[in-house]
Amino acid sequence: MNEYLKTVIEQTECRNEKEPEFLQAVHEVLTTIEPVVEQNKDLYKSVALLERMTEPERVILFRVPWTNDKGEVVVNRGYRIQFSSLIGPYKGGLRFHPSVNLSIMKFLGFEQIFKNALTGLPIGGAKGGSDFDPKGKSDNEIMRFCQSFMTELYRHIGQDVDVPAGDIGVGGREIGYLFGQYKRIRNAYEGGVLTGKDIVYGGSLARKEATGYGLMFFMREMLGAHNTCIMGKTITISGSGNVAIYACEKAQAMGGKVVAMSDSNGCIYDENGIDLDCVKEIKEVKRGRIKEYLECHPNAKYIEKSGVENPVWTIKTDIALPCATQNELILEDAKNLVSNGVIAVGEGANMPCSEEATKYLQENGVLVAPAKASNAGGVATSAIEMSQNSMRYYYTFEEVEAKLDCIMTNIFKACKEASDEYGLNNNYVAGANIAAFKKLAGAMVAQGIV
Ligand code: NDP
Ligand code: 2IT
Repeated sequence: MNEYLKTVIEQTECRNEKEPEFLQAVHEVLTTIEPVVEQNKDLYKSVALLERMTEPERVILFRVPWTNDKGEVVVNRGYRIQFSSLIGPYKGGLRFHPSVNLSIMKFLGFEQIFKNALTGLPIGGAKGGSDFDPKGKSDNEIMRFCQSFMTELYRHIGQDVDVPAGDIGVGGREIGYLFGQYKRIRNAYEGGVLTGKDIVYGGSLARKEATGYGLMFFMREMLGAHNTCIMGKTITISGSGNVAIYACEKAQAMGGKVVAMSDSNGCIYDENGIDLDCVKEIKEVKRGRIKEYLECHPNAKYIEKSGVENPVWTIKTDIALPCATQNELILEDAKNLVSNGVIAVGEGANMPCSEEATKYLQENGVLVAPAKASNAGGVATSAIEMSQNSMRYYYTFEEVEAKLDCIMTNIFKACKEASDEYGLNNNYVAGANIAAFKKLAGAMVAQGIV
């Protein structure tokens, strides 16, 4: 391996040794951009380009005290990683989940820089969140938590500074409470400070659908480049949250047959095809568990999660769409999918496949759509929401969807061109990293040592 690259990987491992997810994300990027680094090693080394790209511009960590319905005071930890403002204001979601820690926040912030660069829109990279667990909390508890979280976060964000949005555990309800508190503190209507807002107070049509729809536009392009399509294919999806639900909706509209979805407890298998209205009712309205699907569809099967295998990846499928969380598809799962004849895996979640799983899939001829590219439709539509807020004018659903389709098509083109240029044999994971890195490296050199 290139000496400079090797040194930077070693230094990063040394400086962040307790951050496995962050190291995993950095390792994947640095090892795949080697041909570009090799061509420019003296320049990059002289400006410490890779050292700067892997070090966040700013890490904010704060206390979030709030009172639960029993009157007890609870203290959570809040984070905002402002990773890179190279090509626009810091931009990226907020995750509320008990697993949230510095490593997970930094991996997500790092990935966001590359994803946002691929969209072609002026947005930097960030991520934030808290180890707060929204499950089982009342609406009032969620509101009080969001208000306390924003009471610290507000001083670090702004529509030209840093623009958070949703992620796991943060959807329209949470964005509403966060926006209300921000507006109250600032005494100004700065609509572009958060994205994923409800339509009535400044959100964009199609933002809710954007990540899942975008994933399917990317899959359509990728399959098309290999002379196949979504129509008639069997599809399994992990998760049953925002990304999974709208990936399912578009997959069905494109003629695919979705037979499985999941949550962290287990997965449902419906050989007749998933009834998405039923899933929406359980997840978006009742905030229940996926198992409840059997109450309406007693002939469907429920497989409880146990052991290392993820049950959703044991089901025979043509296309697998991991849309839940990081490292939810590991080597054992990849082996199950390959032995069942999978042709493509599309990452809706961030870093859902472990590095070993990705390698195994690619070595066995499976097309892998990498998260930074294939789930970029969410943040791209967030950027379209920001531009509508600046214009004080709204696009129709069809206008936003057409822009999203065009962005996803262009992202696939960029991944394919990079893969072809460097002779990477349809390795779109490497293609996405290279296409994004080239843009970022150019901007970094142009802006000097900052
Ligand atoms: P949601 O909170 O709406 O849904 C998350 C889903 O994933 C739920 O079904 C949840 O199950 C499941 N899940 C979460 N954590 C775990 C876990 N540790 N193990 C197993 N299942 C889990 O989140 P989103 O749909 O918004 O996000 C899903 C993924 O997509 C994340 O990786 C996120 O970073 C990524 N993403 C999201 C975007 C967006 O716009 N929302 C944009 C781009 C990427 P349960 O209810 O049981 O916890
Ligand atoms: O991971 C992601 O890209 C998101 N959670 C969406 C971020 C955003 O700013 O819309």
